[in-house]
Amino acid sequence: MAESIQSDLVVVANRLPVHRSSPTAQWETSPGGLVSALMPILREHTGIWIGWAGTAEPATEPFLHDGLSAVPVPISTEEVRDYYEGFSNSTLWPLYHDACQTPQFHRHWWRSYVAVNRRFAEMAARHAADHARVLVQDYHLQLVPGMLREMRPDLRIGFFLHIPFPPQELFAQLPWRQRILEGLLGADVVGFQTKVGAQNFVRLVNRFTPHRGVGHAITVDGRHVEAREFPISIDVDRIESLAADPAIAAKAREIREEVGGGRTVLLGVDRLDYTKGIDNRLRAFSELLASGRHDVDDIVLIQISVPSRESVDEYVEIRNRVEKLVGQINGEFGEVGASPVHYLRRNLPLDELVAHYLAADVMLVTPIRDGMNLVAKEYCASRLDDSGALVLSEFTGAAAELDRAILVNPHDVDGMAAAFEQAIVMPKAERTRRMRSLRQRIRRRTVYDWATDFLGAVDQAAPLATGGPR
Ligand code: GDG
Repeated sequence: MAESIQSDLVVVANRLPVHRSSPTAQWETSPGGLVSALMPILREHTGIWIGWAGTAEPATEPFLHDGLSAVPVPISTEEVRDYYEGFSNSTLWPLYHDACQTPQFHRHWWRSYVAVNRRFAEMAARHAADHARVLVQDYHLQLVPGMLREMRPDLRIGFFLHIPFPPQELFAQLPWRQRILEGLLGADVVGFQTKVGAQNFVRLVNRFTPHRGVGHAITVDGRHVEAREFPISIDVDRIESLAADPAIAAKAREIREEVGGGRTVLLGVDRLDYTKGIDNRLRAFSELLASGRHDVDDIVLIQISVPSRESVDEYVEIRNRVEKLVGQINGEFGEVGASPVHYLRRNLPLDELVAHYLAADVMLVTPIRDGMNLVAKEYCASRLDDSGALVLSEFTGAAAELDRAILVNPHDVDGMAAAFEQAIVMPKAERTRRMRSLRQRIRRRTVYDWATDFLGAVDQAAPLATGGPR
């Protein structure tokens, strides 16, 4: 494929939607809602996806994969350390998640973040056709909209943040706060998971930049920038069709048998990340066993933890903390042949994940803070017979929509133990009423609606300049 290929729809994300196990292996599409939501639109518009291939190997030329043009961005080993593990995942990630781990501020990380963002912006400028739409994704690339607008004022630019946007008290800590805000304001549309995220952003723009925002509208040097929520969702049809598959239902029965047929099955599924509240969830489960209301014969927790960011220290710590708690609970409350916690630290194929959703009577989603949380939505979507109960942290974006879940404060261990109990003993009729309402809510807005709404908002942005410096 020619270096100079251009398109009128360009997605820019830290990662490409494809991966391969070695430089000589075939590219494979990476699973995930964002990829499945954007792929049909990209295919329809012969779009381009710009991103990092996920390894420090030298970037290859742009290539075609399954109807999509992929443009790899090279990132060196030092940049993986400073831009990705450093500024993105040890500064921004904890800061934007309530500073639930102390964010670290290092000028050399920031410099690497600026340099890598510039490289992504240059790639986008090169591959976007005249007046193209460019959709920039997530916290790794917050400077790209501003840089790209300078290079190409003719473009319509959308930015979507998948994680929370923090309140002033936290964001104000960031030594480069104004640069980040100005970077985001390069977009025509800045999308957030929740209304609160959008409000935080507008307030911060008013506080730390010369620009003025009222409601959703910000004026930047005479240009209109729209800041509002576009709550992301899941591919409901895909989850429902997997849940309806007899082979997956059989697998779910097998899982239930394996953990002891008659027991109430509780389930947690998360990346092994300190924002997900896995440790407090385990503490609450332990309290429930200690209370004597339940024992290993009648309840079991399956915790699936997907390995994540293992070269960042805080992720090694959370893994150790979680594994120690699992050991303590099993040591204290287990019997020979019966453990209260079944802990899997691995990635599962989606069909197996859905089998676990079907096997679980109660789903525990208890993050300290989460932009949305798709696992909560996937669990509900898979409960085709309206059975099952969802315990959901108030501090997830999903809680704004899924208010018929049992909502909990993930910092309140006693309160969570009480919520787990409520879910376990909830009368069937109430479970059904709640789950039916949760499923209807999720069916109303799928990830395809998210993609259409977001792209629609970007399309409506009035292009200011005709052409521009190239
Ligand atoms: C970020 C934000 C926001 C999980 N384990 C396996 C597996 N998964 C899939 C789930 C789900 C996805 O990963 C996880 O999405 P979440 O939303 O729960 O969490 P993050 O990874 O933190 O995502 C979050 C999201 O972006 C989207 O905007 O909701 O707030 O933090 O889809 O199914 N998939 C497979 N095997 C697994 O073992 N195949």
